[in-house]
Amino acid sequence: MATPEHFEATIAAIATPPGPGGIGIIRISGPAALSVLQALFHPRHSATAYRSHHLSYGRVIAPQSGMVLDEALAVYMRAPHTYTREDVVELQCHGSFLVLQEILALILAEPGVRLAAPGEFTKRAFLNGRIDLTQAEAVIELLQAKSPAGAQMAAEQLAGGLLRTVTTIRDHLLGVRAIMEVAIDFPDEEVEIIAPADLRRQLTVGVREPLLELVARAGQGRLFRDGIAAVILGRPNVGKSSLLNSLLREERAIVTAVPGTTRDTIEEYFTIKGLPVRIIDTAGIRETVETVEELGIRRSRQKVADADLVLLVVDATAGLTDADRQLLASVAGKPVVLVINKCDLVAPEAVVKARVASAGLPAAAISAKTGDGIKELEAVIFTTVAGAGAWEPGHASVPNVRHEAALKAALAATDRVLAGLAAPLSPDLVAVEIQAALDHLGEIVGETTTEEMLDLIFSRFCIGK
Ligand SMILES: Nc1nc2c(ncn2[C@@H]2O[C@H](COP(=O)(O)OP(=O)(O)OP(=O)(O)O)[C@@H](O)[C@H]2O)c(=O)[nH]1
Ligand SMILES: [Mg+2]
Repeated sequence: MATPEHFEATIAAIATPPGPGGIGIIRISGPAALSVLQALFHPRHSATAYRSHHLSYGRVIAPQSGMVLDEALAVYMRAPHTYTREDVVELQCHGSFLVLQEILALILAEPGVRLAAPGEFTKRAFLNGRIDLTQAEAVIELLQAKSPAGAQMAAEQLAGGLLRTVTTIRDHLLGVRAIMEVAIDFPDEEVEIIAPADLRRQLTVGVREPLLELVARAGQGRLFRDGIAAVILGRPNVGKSSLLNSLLREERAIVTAVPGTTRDTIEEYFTIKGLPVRIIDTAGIRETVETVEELGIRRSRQKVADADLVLLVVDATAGLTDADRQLLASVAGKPVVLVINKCDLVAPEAVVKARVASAGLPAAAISAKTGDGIKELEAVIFTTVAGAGAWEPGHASVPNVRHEAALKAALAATDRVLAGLAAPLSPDLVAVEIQAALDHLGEIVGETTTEEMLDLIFSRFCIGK
């Protein structure tokens, strides 16, 4: 899998994001890392300079011109106790992107050095066996986490949580395979090594059930990692923009008493108990002859099509009108929460009536104006999308979409093994399916992955990671 190139070239990149910052870091990894540092970096105290894993202070000087480019702190980390398991240098400069680029250009001019591809440092860490593929993916997921829950899941995976879970399942499969191999090698032996029923039980408890649990968790994980898109829909003037502001706890959208205030869609993010929600305010839906409003309404409908959840806002003073019912019918098939707004203006009986009319839909009675009922609405949204079961991220491994596909394939192969043992099929036929299950689990940790799959995974990284 690893081509020699991976190990011959020294790679370098700016590891901090573009734009001015307090400090900016340039990272170098590979056999030439130390010589590059020595060519450019002039330490103040030469006695302790370039000692592995020690920070030293000095100046970065262009080798040709002798021009001082920056004051910096440099750390040289000798292989193998480094991020990539290669020699690594990190140069902490002032955070001027221009200066960083100048220094990077000097580094790239040194022999044997080239610019790192996105994710290449982490890819080397994987290819050099310091981390497995799930941990490499956890690095990206940590960097791109949209919620504290997502970050927690990524940290757990980075610590090897998923790797351990998958390894335990594989060990069970390997145990079963070892037994099957004896049966294949000594077909005429009368001695029964282990009863087929016991073997099936081992597979069920040690492999099938843990796989099922992981697959189930993947769905929950996706929800908390990626979040949901919830679109606020309703007739003009029912209080959609007011609801957006209430949920965000800020005056984000313009609110007026004039129907048709919102023309374009507005998107913002907030979280409910760790669940990231992208909330979209839309133009009120009605028949109109006005072009701008018409376009806004068309956009509203498009947002509904892409959303995971619809918050259908109705006005408690009007009850559930025919127009509301039409809107409801137009979103059939989508999860809907009915939001009965302006409850501060009506008697409690009217609210009860509107709730009854919602006929089984999850509903919340609120006042976007006073903030009453917003907490209840959040709870209703949460249970509608995440289910009633309490979810605690960080306590268990949560597979991503790629893992989920491999887990499902491993599960299907395991089911064929179980069926084969029950039939019973000949041991060598069963062994083929055991191998298939093992290979699918190997894909998860990166033992049986193709180069294309790796490219796809690491292309999601940014440069310098
Ligand atoms: N009393 C009361 N008034 C509300 C409530 N929510 C919204 N309003 C008022 O209703 C009017 C319309 O509110 P908006 O939030 O702009 O309604 P909208 O659905 O976004 O309207 P369009 O963008 O025009 O479709 C404003 O005058 C709000 O102050 C509420 O809970 N109680
Ligand atoms: Mg509005």
